[in-house]
Amino acid sequence: MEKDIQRKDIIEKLDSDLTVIKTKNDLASLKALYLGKTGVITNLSSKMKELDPSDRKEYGKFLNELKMEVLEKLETASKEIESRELEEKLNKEKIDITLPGRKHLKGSIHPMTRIIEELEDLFVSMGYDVISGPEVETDMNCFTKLNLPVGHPARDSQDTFYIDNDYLLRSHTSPAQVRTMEANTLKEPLRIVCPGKVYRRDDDATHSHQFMQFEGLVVGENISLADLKGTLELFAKKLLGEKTNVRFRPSYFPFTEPSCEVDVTCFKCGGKGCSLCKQTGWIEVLGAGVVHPNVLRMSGYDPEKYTGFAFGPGIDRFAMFKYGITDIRQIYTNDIRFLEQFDRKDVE
Ligand code: 2NM
Repeated sequence: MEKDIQRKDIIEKLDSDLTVIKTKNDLASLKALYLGKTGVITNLSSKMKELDPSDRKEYGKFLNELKMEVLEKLETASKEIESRELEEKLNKEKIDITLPGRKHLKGSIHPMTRIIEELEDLFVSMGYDVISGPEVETDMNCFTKLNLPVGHPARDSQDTFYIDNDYLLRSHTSPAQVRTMEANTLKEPLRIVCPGKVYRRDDDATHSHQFMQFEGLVVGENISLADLKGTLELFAKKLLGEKTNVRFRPSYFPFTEPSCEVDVTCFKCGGKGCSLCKQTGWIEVLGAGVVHPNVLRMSGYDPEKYTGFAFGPGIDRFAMFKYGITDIRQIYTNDIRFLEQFDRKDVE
């Protein structure tokens, strides 16, 4: 009887204790209170030795059952706490899948990059390699090896950004071609195009101190001025339209002989005459010529065996024409309002 009352008291107390605990820590403290070294049940066990040996078995059984009951209740409480904590955590981390996604800002392909990619595709389809070189160049590669002797006016500091006596910002991409000829690692005939930035001391609406060139070079046996002509005619028609005509005028460059300047049908008026072509119907787009024997020799090609042609358009004006850009400086200042207009609708 006495044991039943003891059991009832303990269980009732435990039940009421369990109603107030909130965390696993609380539960651990409560467990200690009942089953720890000085816990209620442990204290009861120590009474065992005071009992008559004939009563001990039954008392032991009583204690065991009580202990099991307490453990069971603690275990149930522990599970309840765990599931409540999990639920709270899930609630806190809830994701509302009905919310609209964040809009990604989409970049656009720069008009110059597009022109370059278009030209690269064209020349690669004709067997050319695309090469590049440093923008800080040596005076040697940029001038001397291109047959521009010391004292030549194009070396003048009025036109070129010199860094010191030997180094400068390249004023054309030809030094990259000099490097490629010297490295001599590409198969013959050498066919290369070199897109890249070049620098000159010019700055107004149609001239930027930095602009983009796309020079081409072919070196091999039996390469002639006729090959140059055919190549440039194809280039002009592909880039500017099949109706485009090409006209060659004699000119002079130190690195080519003979040299020419190349005009195309005005891309604004189609040749009728307008303000862009100053009523001539023609627009000058590039310089070109047969590579000077001195240039070949200095880069390791025997001019008795090899000949070549080269051409050098500034391609900013192609982009200006194609995209209606009126100030060349807009191409290089990266104003987001300008760039956003070239959002490519065909790319998602
Ligand atoms: C031009 C005009 C004519 C040219 C020459 C070379 C090289 F590397 F072979 F010497 N590259 N590009 C060249 C020839 C460039 O631009 C107006």
